[in-house]
Amino acid sequence: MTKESSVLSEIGGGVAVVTLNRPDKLNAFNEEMHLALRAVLERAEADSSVRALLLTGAGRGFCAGQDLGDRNVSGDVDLGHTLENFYNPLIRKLRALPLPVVCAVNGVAAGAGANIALACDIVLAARSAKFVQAFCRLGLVPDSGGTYSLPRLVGEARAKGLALLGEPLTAERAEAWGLIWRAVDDEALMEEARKLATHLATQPTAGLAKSKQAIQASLDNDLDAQLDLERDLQREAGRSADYREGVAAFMEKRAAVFQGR
Ligand code: LHQ
Repeated sequence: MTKESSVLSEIGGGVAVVTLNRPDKLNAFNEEMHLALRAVLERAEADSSVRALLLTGAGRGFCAGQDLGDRNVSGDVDLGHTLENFYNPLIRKLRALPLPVVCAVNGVAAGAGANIALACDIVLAARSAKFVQAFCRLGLVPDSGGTYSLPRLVGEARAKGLALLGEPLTAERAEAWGLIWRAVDDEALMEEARKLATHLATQPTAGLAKSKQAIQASLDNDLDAQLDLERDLQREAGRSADYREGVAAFMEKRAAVFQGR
């Protein structure tokens, strides 16, 4: 286990477990935590042994968004600068990582914290966790991709309800609405999340990355463009060692051993 300031990271069994670690602030982000997380994500991406990433939070919260005590709001503040330099690169990185990103929402996910969770590929949440689009309470706009992901995941009516009212959404309702993959009993969350990430780490990583890429692209493509993209990605996937192994394993009635490429 290495300690990278306010973010912990542990690599083993093909999985990088990344833990936001400012529990006394419910893992709210300051610049140091952004830089630490960026370094950890870059290291994980560069490490070919890492084939799945698991993001979670230390203590009783997942992430309370921006650390509201971290900046002087009385002067001329430029929150656009903060988004451009910290939150937007983080969301782009999570979406572009060529491996599955599992998020274990262990407690409250508020403001940018909620939308960072929603930028991950498979979101599990503890039954006691809540999602809060807290921005409206501060006169702010949902950021970190919230205005992109919310209407796509739950539709305009629910996206607007969440964004304009800022009411906490329970994990169970988030699952029922299709905002997240699954709500899990609190005690079982980390075991379930590790099991899922460990399973994903044994799968055809490059193929999963292409599936992630295609599904993300579909939200902005028409059918023709999407069919073309599927053709191109499938052409590449069909040349992979994992495709050959998958077919061989099927024919030989044995479990496949994928290399991730
Ligand atoms: C916090 C925070 C926090 C500091 C709890 N900061 N200390 C991007 C670009 C640039 C700027 C602006 O924003 C953004 C995006 C954003 O993320 S804006 C949205 C920012 N986040 C929020 O508005 C959420 C603020 N927090 C809350 O509403 C509550 O703390 C929630 C609902 C998350 C949890 O409530 P409780 O479970 O009742 O916990 P608590 O309020 O007692 O918090 C525990 C401690 O954590 C407490 O400190 P203390 O010293 O009193 O124990 C809080 O002050 C601290 N904390 N969130 N964002």
